[in-house]
Amino acid sequence: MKNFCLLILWLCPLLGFPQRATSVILDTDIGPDYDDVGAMALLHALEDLGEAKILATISCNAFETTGPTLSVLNTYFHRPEIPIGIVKSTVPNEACKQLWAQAIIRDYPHPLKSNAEAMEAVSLYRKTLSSQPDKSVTVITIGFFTNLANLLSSKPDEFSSLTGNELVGKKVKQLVSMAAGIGKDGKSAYEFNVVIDAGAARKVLAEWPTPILLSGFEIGEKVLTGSRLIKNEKIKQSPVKDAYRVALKADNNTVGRNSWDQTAVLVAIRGYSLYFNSRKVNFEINADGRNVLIPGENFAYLTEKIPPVEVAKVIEDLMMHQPGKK
Ligand SMILES: [Ca+2]
Repeated sequence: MKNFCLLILWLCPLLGFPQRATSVILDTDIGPDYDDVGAMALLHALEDLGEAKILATISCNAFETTGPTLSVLNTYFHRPEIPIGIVKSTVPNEACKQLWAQAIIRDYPHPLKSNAEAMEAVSLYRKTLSSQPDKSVTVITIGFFTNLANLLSSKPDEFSSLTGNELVGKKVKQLVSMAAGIGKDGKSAYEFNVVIDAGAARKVLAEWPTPILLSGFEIGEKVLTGSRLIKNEKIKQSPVKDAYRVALKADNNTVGRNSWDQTAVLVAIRGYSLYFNSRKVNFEINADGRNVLIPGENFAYLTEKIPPVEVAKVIEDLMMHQPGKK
């Protein structure tokens, strides 16, 4: 009987029947880079395709544009009601230097006008997780581990009588993170998402009670997207296109931006086996944020399978998805 059920699950997508959508909390630093915009577009496209269900969008970056930016993108994709959470500490605070976030906030509607209007990140995690079936939520981080470290340390509250660690263990299916790297020496790297809050990264990688899948720096580095998007004249009035147009111009970039964050979203929803292989690794995180491979098999870590240009095609096609008319 078990084999029969597995067969049906396997056949569903082939027969055109939808599989159950993956429930997701997305945690992003959306601001210092714009692959987060691509990742948000990808996630909304996958929800429109019936593959994902976005439960909450949460910023680990206190910079003033992050909440309104999430509101712009959720609203553009006709989901203004998705809850938005923001880290309420003063750090991390990483600015949007190419000014793409300021541009889309100026030009597009966003019911959430400032970070001060958003819920505190850990409270939103606890509220969201406690309302979901056991082992059902995929957490995707495409920024720093600040919120997740605070979540693990959180105490029982009005949403749940469980500690943060217990709540995550009960409700979360897996954590998928764009984080860490193998580096040119084949064993260590300084990777932005880890370096910015190394203490949080160390705590989460040591204590998180579910399987962890990592898309490391060298995976998304080779996957370039955005130049086809900004040349697509069928796409009009899109904050996704405008963010990439402004940012690529500011960067003098004509080939496309690396797709670190989109790779994490893609494998979190579709699984990695169509696009990547994986190896088992373990890392320790030094005080200065360097991640170093050490013996052990604690995490699954993506490795290349199909050519990066083919992954880029899949990702950029999804980034060019537009919401239907309302
Ligand atoms: Ca990011």
